[in-house]
Amino acid sequence: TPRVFSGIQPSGGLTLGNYLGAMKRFVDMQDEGSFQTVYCMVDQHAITVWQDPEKLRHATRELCAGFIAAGIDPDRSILFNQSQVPEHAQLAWIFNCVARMGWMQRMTQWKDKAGKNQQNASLGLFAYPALMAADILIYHATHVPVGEDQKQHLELTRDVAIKFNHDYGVDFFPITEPVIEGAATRVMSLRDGSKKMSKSDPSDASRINMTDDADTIAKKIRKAKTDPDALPSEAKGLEDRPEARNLVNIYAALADSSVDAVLAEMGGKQFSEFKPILSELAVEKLAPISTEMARLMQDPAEIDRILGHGATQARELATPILKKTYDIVGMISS
Ligand code: AQP
Repeated sequence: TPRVFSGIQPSGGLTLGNYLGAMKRFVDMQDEGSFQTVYCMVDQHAITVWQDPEKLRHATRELCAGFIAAGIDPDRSILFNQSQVPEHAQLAWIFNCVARMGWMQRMTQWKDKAGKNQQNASLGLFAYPALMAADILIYHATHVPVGEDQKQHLELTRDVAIKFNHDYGVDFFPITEPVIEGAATRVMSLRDGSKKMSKSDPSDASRINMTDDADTIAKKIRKAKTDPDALPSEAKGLEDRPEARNLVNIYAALADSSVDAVLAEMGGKQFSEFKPILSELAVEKLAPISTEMARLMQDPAEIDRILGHGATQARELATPILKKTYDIVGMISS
C-alpha cells in the first residue's frame, strides 16, 4: 500500500490554517483507506526556533489531542512525536551531506523566518528542509498532504531523493508527490489578506485557534478585515479581493464544498450577513474538536502512552530503511 506521511510543528496552538490545510486532509486520507497513514508531531522542527521547554511539552500533547479530536485514530494511523524516533535525525545527517547550501538558501521559509539577521539564525533552521526530507523518506512515503506554503520544501525533498539515488547509483528513495488539495490550501490572516494565518503571528486576532470558544470565534470573524462590496456570484469576482476570497475559501473548506457552490448560494450577500453565517458554521465544526481536545488533555499520561506506542510502530518501519541507507552509503552496521 502507498504510504502517506505528514507532520505539524508543536510550536504553538493549532490554527484553523493548520486544520483546514493539513489536519482535515490527513483525516480524509486515513478514512479513504487506500493509504497507510503516518502522522508526526515534529518537535525537532519546532526547536529550530527557541521554544520554552514546558510549553513545548504541553503543545506536543495538545497537538496529539488535536489529531485525535479531529478524527485521527491511533489504531488506523501511526501517530507519534519525531524525537522518539531517532531514525529521522540519523537520516537527516546523511541528507545534510547530500543537499547543497544553495538549495537551502533559496527556501522562502528560511528567508522569512531568519529575517535580516541570517547570521544569528540557528543552523537547524537553515537545515530544516533536510530534516523534513528525512521525515518523509525514512518511511519511503509516496504522498505528503500539506498546505501550499510547504510546496517548496517538498520539491527539495524530491531533489534530495533524486540526488541520493544518483550519487549512489541506486533506485532507493521514492520521488514523493505533494498532495495540496481542497478549498483552503492557504488560509490567510484575518487581519491581512496578504499574510498566511500562522501560529506565531503576534496578533491573536489574525487567526482562529482550535481552542478558541464560540464567542471568540464569532468576534474574530466579525472583526476580520473585508472590503465594502457584496459577495460576487462567481469565483472570478474574488480576484483582487484577498480578504473576501479568504473568508469564502474558509467557508467552502469547512462545509466540504467548493468556492463556486458557496458563491452560487451566497452571491449578493453583504459581509454583515455572511460573517454570522460563517461564524455559525465555524463554531458548529470546530466546537466538538476543541471540546474533545480539552477532554483528552485531562489525561496526559494516556496521550504519552499513545505517542510511545506510535513511536514503536514508526521505528519498525524506519529501522530497516535506515539500515539499508547505511549499507548504501558504506557505513558498517551489524
Ligand atoms: N495558513 C495556512 N493555510 C493552510 N495550511 C497551512 N499550514 C500552516 N499554515 C497554513 C499547513 O499546516 C501544516 C503544518 O504546518 P507547520 O506547523 O509545520 O508549520 P507552518 O507551516 O510554519 O505553520 P505555522 O502555523 O505558520 O507555524 P509557525 O508560525 O510556527 O511557522 C503544513 O502542512 C502547512 O502547510
